[in-house]
Amino acid sequence: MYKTAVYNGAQSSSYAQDVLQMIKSKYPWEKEYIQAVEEILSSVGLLFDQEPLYQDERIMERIVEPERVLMFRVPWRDDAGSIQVNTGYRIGFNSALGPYKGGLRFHSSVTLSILKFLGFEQIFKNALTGLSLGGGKGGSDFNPRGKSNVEIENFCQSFMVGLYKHLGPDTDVPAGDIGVGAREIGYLFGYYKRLKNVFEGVLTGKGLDWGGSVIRPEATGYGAVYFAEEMLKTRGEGIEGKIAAVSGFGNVAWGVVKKVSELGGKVVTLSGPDGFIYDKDGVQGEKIEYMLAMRSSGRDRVKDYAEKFQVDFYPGKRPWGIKCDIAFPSACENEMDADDAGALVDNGCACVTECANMPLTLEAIDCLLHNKILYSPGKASNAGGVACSGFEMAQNSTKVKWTREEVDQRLKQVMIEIHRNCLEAAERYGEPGNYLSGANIAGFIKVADAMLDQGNT
Ligand code: 2IT
Repeated sequence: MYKTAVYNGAQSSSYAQDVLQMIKSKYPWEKEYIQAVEEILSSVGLLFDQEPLYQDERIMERIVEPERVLMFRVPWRDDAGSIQVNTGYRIGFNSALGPYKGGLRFHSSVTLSILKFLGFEQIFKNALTGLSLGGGKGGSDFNPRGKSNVEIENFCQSFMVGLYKHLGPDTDVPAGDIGVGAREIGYLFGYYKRLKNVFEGVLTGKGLDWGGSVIRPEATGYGAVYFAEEMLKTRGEGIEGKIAAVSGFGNVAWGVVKKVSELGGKVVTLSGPDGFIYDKDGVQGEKIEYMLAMRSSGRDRVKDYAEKFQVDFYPGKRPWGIKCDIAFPSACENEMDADDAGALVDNGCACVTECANMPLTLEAIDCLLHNKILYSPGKASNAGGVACSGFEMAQNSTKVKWTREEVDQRLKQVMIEIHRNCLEAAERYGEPGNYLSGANIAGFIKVADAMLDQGNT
């Protein structure tokens, strides 16, 4: 993957170096996972010199090894009557703070390395929410694109057969991620209920009438915009009147667009695997409804948007060359490289808020920090999604439903707290204003201290 000179935490600690080396020689083929470990170690390395217990108790060696990894065959029958076989995974990465919690990703790119990277990030993201959530992730190399409803249902049912014994509201609670939305959660939940003979809150992102929480679909995007607003406030600014570039066309992008337009900003780009659109009048009103309709039917191409609303379409390109004040990368990992970040800086962009999981390469982050741009890592700014999942779990276990206002208020409060914790940790450990270091350190300390409290587990 990549090397960078900006963070020297890992270099400053020989313990961090040793652990990184151990992971590299043990799992040399897990590039994405090594990337995620390297990123955390680069920030938390400096803690090890100050707190020898972390090293004495082998906290890092324990954290980088998942508590459990489940891999299972998922055979399903396609519409032509043939049997197809995919691989299912569920990683229970860390339960120091609560039951395993994290999404399921159905995408052809899914490998154990990708899921370990996502699961590892999830541990610290969930810790930052302040809720009682451990870290997990799962999914399959199944590609939902072009599959019929019946095929999706067959696949989800077979997937749940492989997984249900290992789930439970106090053990492991999956949710959606790329390729897993309301429809898939419905099929998964229905089959879990049938296999276990119990109706319980074992998945989040459920339908509103059967245990879901209001705002869950919007929560990741809303949370990211609340976070961006907190960052802007530190420079006496706000979202109002700002031009925003957004990538992606799914749930997360939709939530961002809704909240930015509600707060008086203007989103001018959206993107899909086919390219990006530039809408100088802003994505608002009926265009947001259109996004919702596309999202529900599982379509992620933006060319149709360009044709319907007569705006510019740039095939095969990413939106980061467009002039904007704030960028919200909301599509997938490594979608913004150093050249993209450089273009944003040159165009006067003041703030980049990660909404997807690790959408920036380390060189892109390096470029933003070097240029003093406000930058937040996904594990802080996209934590609103899993925080709202935590609220869904709380509502399920108490059998009480919260109102929209209540959920939104709590979500906003969680994001404000995460922002404050990141800034405080960054300041305390000598990197003021560095949200990446702040998020890594604040999340790590919570998990590591809980592990110390709980002994050798
Ligand atoms: O990356 C993420 O935080 C998610 N896919 C949501 C996880 C969750 O359990 O709601």
